[in-house]
Amino acid sequence: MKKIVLVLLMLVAFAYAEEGKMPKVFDLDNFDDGTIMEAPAWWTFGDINAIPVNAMIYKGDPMVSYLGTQVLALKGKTKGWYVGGLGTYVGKDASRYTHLKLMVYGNGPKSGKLSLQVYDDDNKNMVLEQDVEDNYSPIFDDKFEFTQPVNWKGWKAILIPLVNFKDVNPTVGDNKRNFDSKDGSGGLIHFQIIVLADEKEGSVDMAIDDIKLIDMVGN
Ligand SMILES: [Ca+2]
Ligand SMILES: [Ca+2]
Ligand SMILES: [Ca+2]
Ligand SMILES: [Ca+2]
Repeated sequence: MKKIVLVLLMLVAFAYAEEGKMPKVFDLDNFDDGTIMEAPAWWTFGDINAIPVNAMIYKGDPMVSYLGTQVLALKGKTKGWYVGGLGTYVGKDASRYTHLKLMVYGNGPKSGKLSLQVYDDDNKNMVLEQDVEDNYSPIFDDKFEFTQPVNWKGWKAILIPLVNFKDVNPTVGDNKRNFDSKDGSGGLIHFQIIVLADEKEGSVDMAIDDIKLIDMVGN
């Protein structure tokens, strides 16, 4: 009898632990709806052209079956490395995730760079307060960055451990990845992609797809 009670208690505890837990894979966007205006809504900045295009233009690429119906083309020119970028509000408890995964199309050895950014919500108010006078830098919350050089031709799956995202605003926030939603925090609040050219005066012609957060450790 004692054993049965113990097993029942363990089941109840397990059920409580699972409740409210994010799924093992969180799909941020696969662009198959053909828009960046909703689900989720992305903002763009700088001189980037971020346009959903038919995945069939990549027919013949070994990875084409992973692209669904649409991908997001990223094109633009620059006179000073920086082309532009796009971002979206996430506002979710992402504490269980270990990796960011995305598909990236490169156009050869000097395709450019993708600077990937995630933000937490250290002052726990579901908002990323930004200084519009200072390049929209966060006022209270951490900004973490990982830069991925794109130097291949075709589609490639990129898997980046979240621990590789480094805090780039040491005087703001607590410099720790607080992606949980404890005490009203927005968890992982913003996700951004900055597109950089490989030459000071140059152009980029890349594409991305299937952005997700994955728990590579848990069940
Ligand atoms: Ca897609
Ligand atoms: Ca905040
Ligand atoms: Ca910081
Ligand atoms: Ca933090």
